[in-house]
Amino acid sequence: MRCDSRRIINTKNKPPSSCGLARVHLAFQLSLLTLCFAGRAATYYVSPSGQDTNSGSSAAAPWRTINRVNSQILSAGAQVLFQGGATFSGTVFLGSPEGGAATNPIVFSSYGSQRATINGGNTNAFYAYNCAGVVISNLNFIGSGRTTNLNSGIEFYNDGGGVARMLEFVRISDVDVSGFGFVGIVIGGWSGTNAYRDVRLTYADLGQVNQGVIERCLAWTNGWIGDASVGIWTYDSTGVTIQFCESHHNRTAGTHDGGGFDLDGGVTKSVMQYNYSHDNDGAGYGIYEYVGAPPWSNNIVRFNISQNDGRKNSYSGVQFWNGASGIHDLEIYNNTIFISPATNGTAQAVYFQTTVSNIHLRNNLFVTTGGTRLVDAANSQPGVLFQANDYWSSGGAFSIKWSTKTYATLAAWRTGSSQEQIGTTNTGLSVDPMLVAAGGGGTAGDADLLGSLGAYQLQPYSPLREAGLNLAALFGLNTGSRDYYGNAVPNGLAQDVGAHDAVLTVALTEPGVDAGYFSANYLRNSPTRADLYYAAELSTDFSSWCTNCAMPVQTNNLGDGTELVRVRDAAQAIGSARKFLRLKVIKVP
Ligand SMILES: [Ca+2]
Repeated sequence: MRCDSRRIINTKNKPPSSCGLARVHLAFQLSLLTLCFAGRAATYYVSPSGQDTNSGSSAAAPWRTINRVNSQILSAGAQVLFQGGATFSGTVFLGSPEGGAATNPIVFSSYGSQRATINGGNTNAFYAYNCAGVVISNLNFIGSGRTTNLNSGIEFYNDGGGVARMLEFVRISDVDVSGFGFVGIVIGGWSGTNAYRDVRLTYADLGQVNQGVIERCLAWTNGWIGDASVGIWTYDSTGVTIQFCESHHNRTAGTHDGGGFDLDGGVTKSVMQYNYSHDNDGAGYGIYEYVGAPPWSNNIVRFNISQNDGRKNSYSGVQFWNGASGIHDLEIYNNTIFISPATNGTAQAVYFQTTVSNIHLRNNLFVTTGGTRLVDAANSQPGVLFQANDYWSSGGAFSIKWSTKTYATLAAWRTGSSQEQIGTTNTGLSVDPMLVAAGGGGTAGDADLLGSLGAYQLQPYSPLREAGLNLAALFGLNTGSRDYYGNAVPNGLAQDVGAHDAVLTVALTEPGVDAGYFSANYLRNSPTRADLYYAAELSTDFSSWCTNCAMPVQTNNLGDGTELVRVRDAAQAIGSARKFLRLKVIKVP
């Protein structure tokens, strides 16, 4: 165990004490190991009226403290039940070799008619180190307050103890977590090879905490037997972030779901970002409100990539379905969705199965092949705004179905739906995004490698570079600190379209003196764009620059997909005076 190597996720405030706790606990466990009959599942009861010398095996002879729980090696299938209505102080600790499995998990819950409360004070209330196969349900977790407790309420952390190890199956449901200064619930690993798969967070109410986090998780090949499984998802939760996860090849044996990621019924104030979903039966990113769910609102889906999701039952890259009180207030921006025809059903990049409201899709890249539909919307969706997205059908027929009509061009859809406009200004593109290798993303298999997914980067001369809207300036959105690949947002002159935010590339090709006039030629391997213009600046000392020296800048669309930019000094060079030229590319706001 290397305590010094842990924690990308909260190095800033995780005290070494919990590492010490891990060591002490493990040492204690190992000393007990020979005394215990491993593998025999049991139910343990904990009550303020109990005694730690009791057997703990019945409500009539309960243990009293969390310390007693921590001193017990819990085998797969064990249940630890705290008396409802009572409060227990300390950190419930679970450490390797403790752990269960999906079919035989270790369960922590309450008994009696109310929930028990675990009071973590100034540290974690629940900490699982290098173990999984755990269910936590029907419990409250409180800390001393977000200004005094610098830890997380429930934390699962896997560093493998120096060995690459994927841990499986975590279920957290019906919990109320509050009073922790870092995060409410965090499930993560030291690296992608030390991560978790098959994680589900449901009915989590996170108060007085920054957020719940599911990150650096890999979920794949789930759902082969049942119906309606999704790789990584949350429902009826608030303040959850799902990030840096890969979810792929999840299946459904029935007609529902089998998707990659999902913000499901009743989710609020939550974010899905920096994820990679691919080759799932269901939607890459599902936006669902199941029948009877509480209101769904105020969520964000950004800087994610989907490749060939919707392999079955006519699912899609991004999908909306409302079966209850509606889907409201969602910002979907800078995602890249690539989708080819499915052999089962009709896939599409974006699919609105039902009417939604106040949903904005901006700066997204939708790429299809083989005539796969770009957008399919039941009803006319007056509560949806598409702005500044690129729709590229890769040589196949362009197809957007909007209510009862089908459109074959972006312009026709714009006219027919009033989408892709800001006021009277047209937005949106239907151009080749010049992705490095669309469809070639493959499987990362390691959360550390998700940033190396070069297939969905924009080539140097992609027309989508600097072609996005400034979402902060125009709409007051906080777009976060980075794109999918870790670049600042905006990177360069402006936000780009899609999950990659890059800079514009202009290459100096011919500096020289032309009839006494200093000149320079620049080549940009992209056609002339009306939204970009150039300003030349002149200096004699490379320090102060004349920005108003009236130097002519001439742009020539060479007609072969390239543009030549020619700058010439306004005055003839005199004698041997040094002169420097530089060229600025400026984007029309
Ligand atoms: Ca940019």
